[in-house]
Amino acid sequence: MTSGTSATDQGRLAGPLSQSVANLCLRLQPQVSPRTAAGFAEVLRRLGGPLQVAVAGRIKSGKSTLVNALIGRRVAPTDVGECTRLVTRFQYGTVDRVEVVFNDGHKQVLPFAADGMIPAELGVNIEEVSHIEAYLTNAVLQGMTVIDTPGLGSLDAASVSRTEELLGAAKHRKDPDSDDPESEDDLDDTSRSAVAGAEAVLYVVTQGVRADDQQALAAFTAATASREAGPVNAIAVLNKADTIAPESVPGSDGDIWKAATLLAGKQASTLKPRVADVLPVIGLIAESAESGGFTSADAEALKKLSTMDDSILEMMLISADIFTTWECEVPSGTRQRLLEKLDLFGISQAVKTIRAEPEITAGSLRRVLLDASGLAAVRARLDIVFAARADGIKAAAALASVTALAHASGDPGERQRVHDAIEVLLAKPEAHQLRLLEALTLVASGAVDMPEDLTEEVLRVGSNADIGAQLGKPGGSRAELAPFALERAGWWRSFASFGATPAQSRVAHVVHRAYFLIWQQIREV
Ligand SMILES: Nc1nc2c(ncn2[C@@H]2O[C@H](COP(=O)(O)OP(=O)(O)OP(=O)(O)O)[C@@H](O)[C@H]2O)c(=O)[nH]1
Ligand SMILES: [Mg+2]
Repeated sequence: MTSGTSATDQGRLAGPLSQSVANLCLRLQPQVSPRTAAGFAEVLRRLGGPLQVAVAGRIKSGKSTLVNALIGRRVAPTDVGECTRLVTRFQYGTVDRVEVVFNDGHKQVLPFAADGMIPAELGVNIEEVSHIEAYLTNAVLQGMTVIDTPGLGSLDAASVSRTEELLGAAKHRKDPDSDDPESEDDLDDTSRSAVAGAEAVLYVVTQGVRADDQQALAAFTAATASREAGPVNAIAVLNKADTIAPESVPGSDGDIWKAATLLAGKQASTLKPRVADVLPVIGLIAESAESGGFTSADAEALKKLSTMDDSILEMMLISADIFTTWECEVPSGTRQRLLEKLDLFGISQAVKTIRAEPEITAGSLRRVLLDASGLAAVRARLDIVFAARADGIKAAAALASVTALAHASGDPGERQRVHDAIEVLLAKPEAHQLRLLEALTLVASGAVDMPEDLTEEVLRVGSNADIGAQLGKPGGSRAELAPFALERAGWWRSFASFGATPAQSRVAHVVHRAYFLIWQQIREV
């Protein structure tokens, strides 16, 4: 996963805008009160870390399962246990380690459970627990910090504020290998909540999206970020696609995946403008295939099942009950295990695959299952957010925090200094991507209607970190790209002036300038 074009010369910062915001913080630090300065230090630490992605959704929608699939390791407890009621932050570390962070700030290292997971029961008074920090060596976490959250279904005012508190209290982002006492900050609550919050959100919905899902998502957004989550930094998945009854979805022709895609499209219009679209996924299969949960013993058992009489197997696969209780050669306990890892749809997909290719290896079967889970599309979408937008998203979050900190200081002089510095920053060329993200939000959410080809072009320019990809000519030479960028800049300028509605025109001006800046950049070098 890349993290911006110039990540290497900017250390771990996501890109040039994050660099400018970091410089701003460093420059202002000596000029503000110690409290604000401590807040800036926290902002700097966040800017230097990977994008913070919260996985949010209703109770039992499969959030933790998806977290495991994304990390590639079964580490978050699913189903039961008190951990499902806590916020858990999964971040990169050089050694695997889990800590319980208490409300008063002290921490306690937790041993992993025998199966390598975070223990479902913590053995401490959960009322006193702020959240859990898990440091893992998994490479995916170098590109993003994943935050597993408690289900939203029960979100009343009290638990909203608890969620806020939990995420806000996530101040202990200290490098696990550093003994630097300076990184133990002493932020007060105001500062802490100003700098807390997810920078991107992965919404998990299931077939039964209810009217209050929208509300729940809004509550989550309010609780976790001072900014609205929009199609630029929010991704939605329709999870448990395998449990959809295709006959309940007109036009699906009895095909589960087609039904899921149709349903996901419908949900996208319900969830607009918060998300651009909804991707169907089968988190359970993704988790089993991606985390080593699916073993060669499982493949063997499936092979045995696939030799059974078709009509009997078909009947067994009608329900979990019949599947586990029917008399057959494969022990009932093994079947139970298969159910837990793949559920009925996954089992029937595996059997189909084996029947078509009886000699298939466990490894290949695992890959077929992974393909069937839809996880690759989710990863691809996350990559777009991270590679192309992390700089803008992180910088916007940091600027919002800096502004909030200055406001909270109560010192008008300080507020003015910060305000002026931000004004200067916003006039710089690298700040244009904030406007581009806004334009992208308007177009992707449907708030500004554009002809389809232009919509695609806006998305392309705003969703790629690489200039060739932005211009739709990946790998193109500068000699080829520069005149093209200039030509498109000119086209969008005339579109802005002639033939566009006022709303389109505002977007067009932003796109024009984006092309112009691209042209300047490749012309200069
Ligand atoms: N069939 C099927 N079951 C799934 C899928 N994803 C998750 N599950 C099951 O749904 C149940 C709940 O999954 P979790 O991952 O614990 O859900 P959660 O949203 O984290 O739950 P809470 O944290 O308690 O809100 C588990 O039994 C999972 O195995 C899926 O794609 N298909
Ligand atoms: Mg959970």
